[in-house]
Amino acid sequence: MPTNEMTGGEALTRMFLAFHGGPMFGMGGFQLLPFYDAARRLNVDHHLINDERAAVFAADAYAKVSGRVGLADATLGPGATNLVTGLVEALNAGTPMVVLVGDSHRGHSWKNMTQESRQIDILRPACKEVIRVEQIERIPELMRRAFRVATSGRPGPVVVDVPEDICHATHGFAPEEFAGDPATESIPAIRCRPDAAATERAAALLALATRPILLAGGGVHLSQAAEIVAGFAQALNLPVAHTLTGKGAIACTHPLSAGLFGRYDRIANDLIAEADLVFVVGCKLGEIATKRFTVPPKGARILHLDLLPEEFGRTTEPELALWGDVGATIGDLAKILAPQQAAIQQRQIPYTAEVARRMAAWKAGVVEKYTSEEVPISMARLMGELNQRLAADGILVADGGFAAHWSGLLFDTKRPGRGFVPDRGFASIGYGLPGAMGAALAAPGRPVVSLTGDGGFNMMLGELETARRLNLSFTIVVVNNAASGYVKALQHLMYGAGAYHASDLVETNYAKVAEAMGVRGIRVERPGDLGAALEAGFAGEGPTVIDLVVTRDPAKMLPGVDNRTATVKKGDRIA
Ligand SMILES: Cc1ncc(C[n+]2csc(CCOP(=O)(O)OP(=O)(O)O)c2C)c(N)n1
Ligand SMILES: [Mg+2]
Repeated sequence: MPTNEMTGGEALTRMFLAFHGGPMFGMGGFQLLPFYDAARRLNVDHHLINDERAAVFAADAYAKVSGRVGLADATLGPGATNLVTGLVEALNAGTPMVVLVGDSHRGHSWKNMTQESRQIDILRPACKEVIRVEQIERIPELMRRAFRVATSGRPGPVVVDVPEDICHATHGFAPEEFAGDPATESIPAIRCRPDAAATERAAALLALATRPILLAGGGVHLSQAAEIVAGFAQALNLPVAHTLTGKGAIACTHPLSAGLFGRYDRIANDLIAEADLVFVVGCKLGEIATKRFTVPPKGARILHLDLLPEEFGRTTEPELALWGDVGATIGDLAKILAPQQAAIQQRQIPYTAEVARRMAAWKAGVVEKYTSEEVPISMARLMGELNQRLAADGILVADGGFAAHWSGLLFDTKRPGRGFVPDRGFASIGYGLPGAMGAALAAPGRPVVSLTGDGGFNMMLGELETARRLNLSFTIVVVNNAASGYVKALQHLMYGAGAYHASDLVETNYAKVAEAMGVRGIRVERPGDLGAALEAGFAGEGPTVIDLVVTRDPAKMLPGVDNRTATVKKGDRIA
């Protein structure tokens, strides 16, 4: 068998190509130089990032939008440790990712090699699996393993740790060794189903329920099942509420959408309290979704469908647990219920009409907020403009903190699918800019808007250079409140007016900052100018930064409540 002598770095590159890997960001170091050299020679879509954390955030958003495996790389030591925050986002959100990390030369390790650390121990709890490469000839096999683990079961990030001597060594590989498994290029790689008896019982419960509600989490998108869930809801006239990550399980504009539930809600929490069956689908029922474990209320009848059996009963005990893939299981339920479907749909008309009525009443009550002429500009006005102007195939990326809270509650997706991309796995701030980059790369031609706080934007400013270098087209709205606003609003609530500490930022004009970096910048101070700024961003080539001047009054910052009248209960917080 003829073989090609090549470096370990080139073998790694050829495996990324074998899996038709998408864009990859990283920052080099000596250990991975053979990989960088091969990436150049073989024209890999690989680029320098300014902070490895941003590389993983961009890979995360790319994977969330495309369903394909996100890719990133880092050198040993500080490169590796900079990955941690992004890896945990991907781990908690179930994002498929393969991340290449250089490590020290095994001939010298633990002799105070420069930048050496116990990086495997540091990275291990931040990812689904660490695969350490100890033999150059095993690179193809172990890379196949990395893609398999990243895309199977509950997807997640896999770190491939490559010592310097493996990356720089050479070995004769046969060309046919560089084969990927197409099934593991994207999620879900493989689907599984609950046992048939459980599915039958679930169908019977659904058929009998007269006030059921489906609670959709991010697992719907991990299963690529939004169309299936939306079709199922339609067939049974079953209202759907969603978590921040589950937004888009059904179009927010659909009459069966009950909107966000949990910490912030429109009408969903009341519907859940009144429901005779709560069908939880691909949702971990964590703190924010359950309003610190008070939604659904005690005694609710719960049917829980999830891919991860360890999630059953972790926060809320289900009456029946369905262990399986969302799309496959909902498809099976639809088949079982098909003979009764028309009758159920008919029977449920008054209930769904009531849901639509409540949503219409909620909308009528917030029209003024969506169209507010307030100066400084209200965040609700921004949401009104986005709902009007962002096309149905548009994508809204939301940074941690207020950006996700406001948009989770008030932004409307217009079709099923992942049109809303928050980083709720870890809710780190700083996701907005790299997240926009990843989304733009995943969906060329679709409009991408991102919301970030000024604090989150400050963290990632350097990546404007990356976005410009790659000429990525997106609009990023910097919510300029000259503060770590969420923290300041909480201080206002808990300690009173004026009792703020370490939550103010200095006044900054982010449009000028953008321009100084060669990027289009538009400062918007009046609500009437917002529409034109967004349209300019959508039409523009390359990135656009909109510096949106909002209130500096911490009494007016929280989205769901008027916090001048809100009370903080012991052991809880308004978030
Ligand atoms: C990395 C990280 N550090 C701290 C926090 C806690 N935190 C949540 S929201 C917030 C305020 C962020 O300020 P900014 O990005 O300006 O958003 P704003 O709340 O002002 O809209 C902070 C510090 C976090 N989510 N992530
Ligand atoms: Mg801020």
